[in-house]
Amino acid sequence: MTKTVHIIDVESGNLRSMCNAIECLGYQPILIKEASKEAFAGIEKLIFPGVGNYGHFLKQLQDRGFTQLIKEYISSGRPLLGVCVGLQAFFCGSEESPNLPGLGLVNATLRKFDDSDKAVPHIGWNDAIREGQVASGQDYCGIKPYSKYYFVNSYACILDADASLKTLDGWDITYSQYGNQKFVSSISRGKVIATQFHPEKSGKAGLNILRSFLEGCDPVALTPAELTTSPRGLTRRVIACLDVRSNDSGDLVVTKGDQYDVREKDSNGGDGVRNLGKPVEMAEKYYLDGADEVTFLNITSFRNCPLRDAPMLEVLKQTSKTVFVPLTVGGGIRDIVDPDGTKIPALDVANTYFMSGADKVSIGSDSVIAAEAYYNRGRVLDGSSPMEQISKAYGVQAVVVSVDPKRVYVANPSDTKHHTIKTAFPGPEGQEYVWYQCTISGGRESRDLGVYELVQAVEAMGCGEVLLNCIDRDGSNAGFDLELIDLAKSAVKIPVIASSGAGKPEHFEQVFRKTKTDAALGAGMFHRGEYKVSDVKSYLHKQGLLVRDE
Ligand code: 1PR
Repeated sequence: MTKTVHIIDVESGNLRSMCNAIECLGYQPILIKEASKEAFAGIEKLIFPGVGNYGHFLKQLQDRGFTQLIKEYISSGRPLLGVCVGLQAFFCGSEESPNLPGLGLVNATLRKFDDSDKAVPHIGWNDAIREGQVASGQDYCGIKPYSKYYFVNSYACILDADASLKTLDGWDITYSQYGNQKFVSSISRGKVIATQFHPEKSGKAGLNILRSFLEGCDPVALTPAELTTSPRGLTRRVIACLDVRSNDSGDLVVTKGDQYDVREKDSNGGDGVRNLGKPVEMAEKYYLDGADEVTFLNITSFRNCPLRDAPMLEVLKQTSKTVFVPLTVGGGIRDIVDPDGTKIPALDVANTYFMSGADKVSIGSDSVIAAEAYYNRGRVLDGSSPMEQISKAYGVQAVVVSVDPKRVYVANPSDTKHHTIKTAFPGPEGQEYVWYQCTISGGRESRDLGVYELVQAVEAMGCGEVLLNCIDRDGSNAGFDLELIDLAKSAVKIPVIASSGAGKPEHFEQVFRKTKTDAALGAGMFHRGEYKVSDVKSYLHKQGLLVRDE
């Protein structure tokens, strides 16, 4: 008989990833949308996942009648696993939503990370440290001392300098370090455990925690390899990106352009779309090879196609069954009108992608249009942009903005109204200044907006991370545009992903050492088989940079 596990579903985020991870471990997930004493009476194991805004999540629990039933379930001593905002709900409250009390099971409150020394949200792979665990020689609810887990949070139970690192209000804890702050990364008591990170998105290490929970959390002896000391802290994130489009025969393929031109220029006169492989297979290959995240960009999204038939939905559904690291999807995240005239708001488009397995959506063209409108209104937010709408419902961590800029040279900063920098690579006529012009529709149309202004506007609108491409460097194998990355990092506090130009592992080291980038993305060098993701990570490791190694 199939073993079952119940999952609370208050429709506040993507539960497909959690369901896929549970199924991959041989259990059947059952979603509970209605709170009733009868339904709760029969539950043997309960997962309590939450994403997005703390107040929104707590209000959903309250309005749907879950709050008291969850407390009673916990008092009954049955197993429960809380995840992310599911963990945060255990606390008394959060700075994020000051007027909404939490479940009050842990007498402490959540605060926002200090962004003076680091990017916020905290996004990426970090430790969950249990004091004394190494000496005990055992895992702790499946958590291993030097494994890395995927976090995405702006708020946390931040530990003061004199706080215990072992217990909090009667709960055992693990803690993690982000910049100069320590925070609670998991709590446990009896058969209840809750993690700030996402086990379902933490690769093999995360599946191990889910397995341990499903099988009763019995401690397991650590192997010598698991006891081998490795450095603590947030790792350097390496992302594999797949540009996807239909080729001339209508098949969905991974392609890759040079300065965004994806057509072959072969000596026989062929000009077909460059076909580098199948999206689902390639994503799985990169996951197995150690990619910390996988990004899909539908690069012909400006074409009209009924949302329900969008081929990327099936790609996501299939990929999320076997790829247990975060998946981002971009292309066409905007208000759309289906060919039959049905209007679909950007929020519903995003929701369709989340339900298909995406963890984040990436907005390109529409972010530029929305930023222009924001400045035309005198920097006033009116709630109409996809960034505002999606972040309100799903949290800022679910909203990426993908930027497609190109260099524009000027002799003097006063020659343009845009924010310029002095460049070490002067223009064709010796111009020493440059501004980065935003484009839309995959570089086809240039706009009167610079990257510096764009990223500030989208940060204000609720974007949680910037995917910073560069048309001049795309497909060049010449390395990232470090000046562009410095510019974007100087403008915002949210994380920035460096993209375009990676041609060898040394380029990743260069961008991590010379800029403050939060992650780096490669495409062509992986697709063409010149290097594997693992080549990049082992090179970074050899150079003394911290990477996740499983
Ligand atoms: O405008 O919201 O519909 O989104 C469209 C998305 O598709 C945007 O994110 C845009 O960046 C992307 N896109 C559109 N056209 C192209 C193209 O190449 N013709 N690709 C395109 C963007 C850039 C990166 C690439 C890096 C690394 N490609 O995705 O992976 O440059 O490449 P490299 O490592 O090989 O140098 P919307």
